[in-house]
Amino acid sequence: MSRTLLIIKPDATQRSLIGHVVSRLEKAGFKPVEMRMLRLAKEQARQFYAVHEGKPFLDDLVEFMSSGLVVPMVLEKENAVDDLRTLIGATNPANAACGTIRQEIAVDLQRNSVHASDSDENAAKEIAFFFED
Ligand code: FUP
Repeated sequence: MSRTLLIIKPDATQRSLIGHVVSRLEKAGFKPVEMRMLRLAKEQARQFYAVHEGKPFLDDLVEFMSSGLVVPMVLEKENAVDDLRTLIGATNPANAACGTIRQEIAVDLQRNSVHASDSDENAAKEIAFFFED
């Protein structure tokens, strides 16, 4: 078993899609083992996306991620990081494969409904960011 972090982003919580996303995750074999619901302060959103410091889209991304409620959760599954990235699909929903979560519910490149860790190392860091122990 391995662990990864998923965040349901403000565009999806706003459209009442929390249950839908969790249902899709569970049907795909992911087990939620920790979950929270919160609104990020701008400084927290900027810290979470620190890897994108200097990128032209960062200010808008921070604005969006702090614009409403988010639902971060820790998911357990074999091969969790790679399998979750496959399930959510490409960052830009226009390029997301058929049947992926982003292809189904994302609005556009920024409002792409979900975040998922992209490596085991980042999963550990991102889990620690939201869940102290
Ligand atoms: P991902 O790992 O799929 O979440 O994608 P990235 O880490 O590359 O980007 C993080 C977030 O920044 C994306 F979810 C959407 C946003 N983004 C933009 O708004 N514009 C861009 O040009 C690239 C990314």
